[in-house]
Amino acid sequence: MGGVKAVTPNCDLMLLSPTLQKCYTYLKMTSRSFAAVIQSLDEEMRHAICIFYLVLRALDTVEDDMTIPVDVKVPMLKEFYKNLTDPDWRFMDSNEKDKIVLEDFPAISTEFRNLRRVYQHVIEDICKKMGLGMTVFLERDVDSLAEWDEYCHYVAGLVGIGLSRLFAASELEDRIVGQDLDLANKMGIFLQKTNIIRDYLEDKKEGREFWPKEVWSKYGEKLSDLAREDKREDAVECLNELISNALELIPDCILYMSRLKNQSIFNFCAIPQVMAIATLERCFNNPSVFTGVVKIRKGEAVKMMMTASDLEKVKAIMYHFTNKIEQRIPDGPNSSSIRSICLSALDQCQTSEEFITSSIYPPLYMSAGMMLAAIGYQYWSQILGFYGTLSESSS
Ligand code: D61
Ligand code: MG
Repeated sequence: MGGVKAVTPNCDLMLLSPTLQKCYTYLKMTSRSFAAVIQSLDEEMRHAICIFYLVLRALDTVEDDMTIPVDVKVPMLKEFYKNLTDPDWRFMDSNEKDKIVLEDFPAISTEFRNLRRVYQHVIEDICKKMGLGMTVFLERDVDSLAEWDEYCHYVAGLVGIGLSRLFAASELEDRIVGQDLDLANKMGIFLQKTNIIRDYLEDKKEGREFWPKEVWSKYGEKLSDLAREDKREDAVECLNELISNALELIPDCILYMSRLKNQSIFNFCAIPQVMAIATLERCFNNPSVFTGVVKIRKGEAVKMMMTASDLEKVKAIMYHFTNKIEQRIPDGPNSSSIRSICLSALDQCQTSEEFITSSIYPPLYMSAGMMLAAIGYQYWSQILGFYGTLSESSS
């Protein structure tokens, strides 16, 4: 898979129907991380995946809305897929930030019905399964690690499965991509576990708990205890254990990406993955997860978006950040298990490529420095030239 192809949206929105234009506007309004990579997909996939995103974002906006009572929310989630074939259905009582995709759902369902039947079938099927899965954990906590995998399957693994079936149905990717759904599931779970680990404090503030009890109960009486100053050391050990659990998925994610042939689909799948491993590295052994929001540096994110265009480069990025984690494993009861997970991930990321993080700032300083040197040289050569002539004249 060759050549660096920057991720630039390549669709002129003005050429689209008014409802499709609205859909791309809603995509940009509701997704910081997926809008650009979706808009840079090849034509055949772009609209289908844009609509797939908006339909599931609408469903998730119902799930996330803590002001909707459970007895109203459960049937809404279970029946949500039926709204795709009801031109008038909309929901005006959400208080969520992304409520526009519910209030103007008719625009989204119109474009859904304009898609090829095979794409409609996949989107409807995933929407039905995700709605049902979300109701399971409305009334049940995430206790075991198996239940953590189950929840992340419902809200993200199913996205990976749906996307892989769309890729195969478009024939831009081989059928194996749409058949080996265990790998597709793990691609989604890796992204969701990263989000859940990073968003501990944000979720706690909204009364949401997604960390598995099987792990946090080893470090505190209640999950919220981990935010207490006096529990910081235990909290960071719990954090490191969850991150190592997510790192176990790297070998299968690499295998999934190794099968992709279409450049725009590769970029679309690889960029969220490398952003996730960089985020896990920032969170690893980092007490700030319990006091604020941990983010990767803009410069680094841009560099990864520009670099993650073939498998060897993606392996190099995965290797770079997993290696940084392995180097920072603190001594403790989990250190050997965390180390062995890192080493097996590093094993799958072996490549001749190398990824060097230097945020864009050093080059900036460099160029500023060089600029100054050039001006300095200019200035001094003028001075010396002048003295030279003096000396010459004096000579
Ligand atoms: C390749 C393989 C698997 C992939 C993939 C590419 C791209 C995306 C995903 C899997 C799913 C990523 C999920 C991680 C982000 N988590 C969320 O957005 C949570 O909501 C999950 C339920 C709605 C899923 C929405 C979605 C996201 C990305 C898509 C997509 C659908 C459809 C197509 C393409 C990309 C999270 O929501 C955060 C929020 O509310 O802002 C939550 O509520 O837990
Ligand atoms: Mg949600």
